[in-house]
Amino acid sequence: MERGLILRSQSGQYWVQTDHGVVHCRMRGRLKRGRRAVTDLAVIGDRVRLTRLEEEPGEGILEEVEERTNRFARRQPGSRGRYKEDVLVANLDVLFVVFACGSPPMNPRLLDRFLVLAELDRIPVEIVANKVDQVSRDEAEAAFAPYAALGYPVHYTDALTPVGVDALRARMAGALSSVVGPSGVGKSSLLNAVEPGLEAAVREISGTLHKGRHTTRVAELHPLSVGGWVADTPGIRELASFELPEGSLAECFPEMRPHLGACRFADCAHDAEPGCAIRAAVEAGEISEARYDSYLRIRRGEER
Ligand SMILES: Nc1nc2c(ncn2[C@@H]2O[C@H](COP(=O)(O)OP(=O)(O)OP(=O)(O)O)[C@@H](O)[C@H]2O)c(=O)[nH]1
Ligand SMILES: [Mg+2]
Ligand SMILES: [Zn+2]
Repeated sequence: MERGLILRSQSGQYWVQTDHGVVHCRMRGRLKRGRRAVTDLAVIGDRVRLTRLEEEPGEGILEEVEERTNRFARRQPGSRGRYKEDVLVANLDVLFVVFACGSPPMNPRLLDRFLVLAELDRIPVEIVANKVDQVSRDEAEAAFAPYAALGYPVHYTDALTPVGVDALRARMAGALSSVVGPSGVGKSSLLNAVEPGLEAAVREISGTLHKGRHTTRVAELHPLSVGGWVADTPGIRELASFELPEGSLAECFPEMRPHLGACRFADCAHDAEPGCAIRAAVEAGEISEARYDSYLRIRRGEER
């Protein structure tokens, strides 16, 4: 069977890169059986095995999806307090979480949710602070330097001039990566700057008739001439709270890890419990109030 990499997936159809061109595939029926969400069965970044149709070699059937090393899934509020998981991309070497320094305003609560989702699956994550041209260097650093202090690499970029794009391209070289973040922060613009000719859909600001028309609708992996693949993805407005195995949320906050195990109660949720080492670290200024606030909101199931 031929091997391939899923570049694009839409309404049960898959575009798969093989050593001999892109093959347009459908999924073998038995793969779908017993799955609740067929959409999550094969996503971009998945390594697959396929057979080509004899009568039409550009067409094929997905026979197998190889085990994933990781996957980035967005979680949206669903009915009855449940969330709906929507796997966006699999097998990431690095995830770039993109926010704007100017507009739309950087939302630290949402950034923290992106980081937690990446940490949950141990995906190496880096932050891109785009649109540095819209603010002063001091303002940009006020928002993002705390994350660099936590150990997250931060790329300061301007996709249009461009600034900081060479370093981003160097990090993407030879890797399978993805940009994620809210709509309008410049994810597609960044990819066009990294790879001239990529032609990711960029939203036009002028002309009300076309407003929102060029927003990214479908996640898609693009080849890079420096080697590797990068996925552009549609903007994510919110990330619902998520159920986690007991105790694992604090593990997703790197600054909390050194304090774990020092609480009075072994099953401390680091909320209102007496003798909590995490809260003591917040009071001592070792963990920021803002990050602890994000922790509590996610833990308590608040939606933002
Ligand atoms: N000033 C400035 N504007 C930028 C920069 N990057 C992107 N833009 C503009 O921001 C708008 C949105 O850019 P997109 O690249 O479409 O944003 P996106 O994150 O891909 O948005 P979605 O596809 O909707 O998720 C466009 O008008 C871009 O020209 C930047 O670094 N500086
Ligand atoms: Mg886009
Ligand atoms: Zn505690």
